[in-house]
Amino acid sequence: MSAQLYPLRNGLKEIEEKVIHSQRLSFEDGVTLFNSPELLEVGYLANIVRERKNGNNAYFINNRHINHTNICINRCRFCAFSKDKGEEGAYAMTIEDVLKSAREYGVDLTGSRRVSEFHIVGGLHPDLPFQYYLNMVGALHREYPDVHIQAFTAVEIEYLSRLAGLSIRDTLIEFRKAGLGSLPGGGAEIFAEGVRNKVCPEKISGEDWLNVHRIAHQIDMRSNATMLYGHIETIEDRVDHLIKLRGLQDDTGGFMSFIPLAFHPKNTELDSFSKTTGNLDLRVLAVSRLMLDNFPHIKAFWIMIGPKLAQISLSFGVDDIDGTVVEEKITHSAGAETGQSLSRDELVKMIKEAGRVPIERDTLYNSLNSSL
Ligand code: V47
Ligand code: SF4
Repeated sequence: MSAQLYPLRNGLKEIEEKVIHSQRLSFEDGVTLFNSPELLEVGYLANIVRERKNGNNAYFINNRHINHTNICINRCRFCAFSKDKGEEGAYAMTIEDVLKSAREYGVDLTGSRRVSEFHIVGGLHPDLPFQYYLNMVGALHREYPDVHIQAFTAVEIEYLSRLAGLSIRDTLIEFRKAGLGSLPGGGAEIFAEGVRNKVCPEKISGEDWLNVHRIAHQIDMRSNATMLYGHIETIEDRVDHLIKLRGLQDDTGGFMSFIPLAFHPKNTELDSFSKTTGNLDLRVLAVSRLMLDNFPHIKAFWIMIGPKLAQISLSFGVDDIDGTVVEEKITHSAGAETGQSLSRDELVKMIKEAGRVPIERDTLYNSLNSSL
């Protein structure tokens, strides 16, 4: 096949052959793509896969993030959101606070449309009982039976299972009975042990993170995956992370989307680091699209990379720009300069202007309205 548009340079020709013939890329290919000076060529290759998998569609969701507590016993070095109990600014919402917050934002900024997802993550609180989490999910589910609840990272699930004295499987089943729909992708950070021990020594291992998702998939619960980049990780660590996710997806097929998270250093223990660059943000998205050949979707979280770059990323492998969000605390504690919310109309405009077809989706990527 000779569908070549660019005269590809610097070792990318062989990768192009593989991409065109839908062959799996190797660890070395991943490293080559990260090292290539030709960002546009890497983007062009990612776009081939993006359009093969998702055509011209670009997804977004009308959602609401809720962070029920910032009190966390882990205190990861890259996290500006977490606090110790009793520290100034530490909070834990009651179930009523969570419901109030959901009620306030149960409609989008145009006032017309309910959110289709609550995205709930928080710290590992030292004293809140297991029942608090079950009650929170249950109360939201009773009040909003049609809204998908995507809640608790694998790190939280593992912690809550110990709190409850239940296996991971039984913990997930209990939450599903209460109304949990799927798991978000947070907490993955970087799987490589050396880096993980330095940036989040208290966190469960990469293997344990993958195991929670494996068990979720085994009981038919879908989930997402993330990777925190732009701190002390090497290119090899990133490629290793992607290949580990690809391996689990080969086994289970339970991941929906992959979301690279750009490290924001402000107010963290790693605040001497610079913010990520546009080149790196686009490259991580594009290489992820190329390496994760078995993931249906690659999502750019506009909150982290800004709406302008998120729009451009729609030509660099990305087919999803997440959502309305409404209020975001984790990245904004760490110096994010983006707004906290985009309206549905703004998301639609961004996508159309990029020459893509906007599809409002629910959490599981069912189309809610394809005629925007
Ligand atoms: O687990 C913490 C990361 C994650 C910082 O599943 C930071 O659809 C950047 O996982 N700079 C939570 N990142 C957010 C998350 C997420 C976001 C959007 C969509 C989905 C999804 C998941 O944020 C944490 C951690 O990896 N994080 N601190 C920081 N300073
Ligand atoms: Fe706690 Fe999550 Fe922040 Fe780590 S990233 S300190 S686990 S809230």
